[in-house]
Amino acid sequence: MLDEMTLLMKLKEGNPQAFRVRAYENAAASIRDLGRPVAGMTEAEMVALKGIGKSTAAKIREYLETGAFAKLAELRETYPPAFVEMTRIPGLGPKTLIRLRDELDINTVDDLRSAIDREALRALPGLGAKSEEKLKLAIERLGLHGKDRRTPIAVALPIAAEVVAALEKLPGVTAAQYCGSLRRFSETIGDIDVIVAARNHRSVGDAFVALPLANEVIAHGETKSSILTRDGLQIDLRVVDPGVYGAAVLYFTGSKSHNIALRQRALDRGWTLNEYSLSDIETEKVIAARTEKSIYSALGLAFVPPPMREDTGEVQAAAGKLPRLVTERHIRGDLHVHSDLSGDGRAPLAAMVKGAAARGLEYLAITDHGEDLSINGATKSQMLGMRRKLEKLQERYPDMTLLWGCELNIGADGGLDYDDEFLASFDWTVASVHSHFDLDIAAQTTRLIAAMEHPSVNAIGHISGRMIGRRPGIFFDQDKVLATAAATGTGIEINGALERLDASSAMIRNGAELGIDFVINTDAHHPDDYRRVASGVLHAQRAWLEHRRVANSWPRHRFLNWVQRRRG
Ligand code: DGT
Ligand code: CA
Ligand code: CA
Ligand code: ZN
Repeated sequence: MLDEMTLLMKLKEGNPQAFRVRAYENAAASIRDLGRPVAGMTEAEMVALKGIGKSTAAKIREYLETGAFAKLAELRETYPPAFVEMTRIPGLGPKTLIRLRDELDINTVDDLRSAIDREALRALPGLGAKSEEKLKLAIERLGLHGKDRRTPIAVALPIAAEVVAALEKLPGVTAAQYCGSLRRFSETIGDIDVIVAARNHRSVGDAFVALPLANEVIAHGETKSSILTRDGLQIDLRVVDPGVYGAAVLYFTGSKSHNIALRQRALDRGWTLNEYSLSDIETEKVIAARTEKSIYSALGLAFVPPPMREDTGEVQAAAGKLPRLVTERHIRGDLHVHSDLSGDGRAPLAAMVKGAAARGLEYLAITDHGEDLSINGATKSQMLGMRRKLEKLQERYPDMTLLWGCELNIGADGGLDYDDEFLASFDWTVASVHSHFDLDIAAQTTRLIAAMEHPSVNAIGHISGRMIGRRPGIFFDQDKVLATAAATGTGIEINGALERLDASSAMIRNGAELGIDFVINTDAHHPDDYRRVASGVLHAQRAWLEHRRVANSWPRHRFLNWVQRRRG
């Protein structure tokens, strides 16, 4: 709710930095970091928290008591979801959006598209043919236009998790699971598909369409229902008998082409496979239906992890040997972690180290931003202070090796922060692109290669810099970059932040074939972010990545040898 208020306030104030915007932003951050529910707190207790003032506390109470609050309802009226969606388009600030609405009656992405097509934007001062072209490109890249619009996984996953948690609690429900592209861990999601096992189909459907996030009910039947959220995201529900749950989950997880490949295998055996069962065509006897595993097994296949179900050879592989995929339990270290020495860090060093120890990590690199990140980087002397703190902490955590690291900034020409001598003194570094997203392909390629060739760079962080659904990231020559990674022994990060999931799964799969080493990192800015390792792993599984290719799955001594070899 506070996140939504922040966004709507930006529109109202016409300025993302306005005081009221910051107030909601800070309050949201404060609650997010609290680590316990705010629900039981009094207004006075809330005000005592950093970032929450009297008026915000009153609004939170109002929301907790009534399930709504007036100010939000009012702003939602003024800025409906179709209008708010335009804030996702890079280059369209709140001021411009309001002008477009007031002067050209542009209220939706579709309005904007047609205004661009009739060259209407260039009539406004400050906008020209060039901005029209840029905006048009951005709209296409974001897939915001028409019925092909897709939702980034970072938005869809928490919503799906909330729906599943609500349905699981209902009486009579024995299992619930989101399926479809989300379970396969696609980067963007067309709609969310939820399967529930229960005998009382009707009452589950009734509860589903009554969920607070159901803004519109588009279907409500005995076993099938569909709702739309306020943002226009569709959620489909199917309620099935517990005895056929596996068949339903398998079918609705897809992908469609994976299903077709499975069905073909069934037909070869005189069987048929659909959302109800695997059964014999002649006798109609059910062979398997209750669990996915029993169906795969009857077909002579190993269980195929959902991220692999894209019909790129996995059915054939499951008939013989599946790759030894990396799983969460393989991960022993995290090599991209920020403390509040980074301006965007949200927890002090001690809390970050403690959080990592609580997860049983064997090694941990603290990688605050290097000095070149203009608003955010640490000076040499701050970095040296960090080293001393880490040495102290190391005594308290004998079972976890603490590495003094840095997230370096790859400059436009591939240059890095600090001087070579200082760079060589770190225990570990990741180097990432944080600026100059508009250079051409050749320049971006040169830049990445230069960073990889630097002897003090251990790995490249979030290599494209993309933000899924918001920013495409840099374009570079993947073959050349992968060849350099292989030749130099530079690791490539798999960033577990759902907005990033960077490198792309295609790049990971190609890189693994070249024998490149990967590191699955969380890029944590708060101890809660350590959970992102699960997302990094699922994304890696989409690329069929084996754990032996993941450097931070290796035992400590082997990992540290690898780091040392690189740093000379
Ligand atoms: P999305 O929603 O566009 O991101 O992608 P999916 O994969 O979630 O697709 P969706 O929601 O249309 O359908 C969910 C699953 O249901 C899909 O992955 C496979 C299954 N399915 C849907 N239509 C068909 C079909 O015509 N044949 C087969 N074999 N399976 C289908
Ligand atoms: Ca779907
Ligand atoms: Ca669907
Ligand atoms: Zn970072």
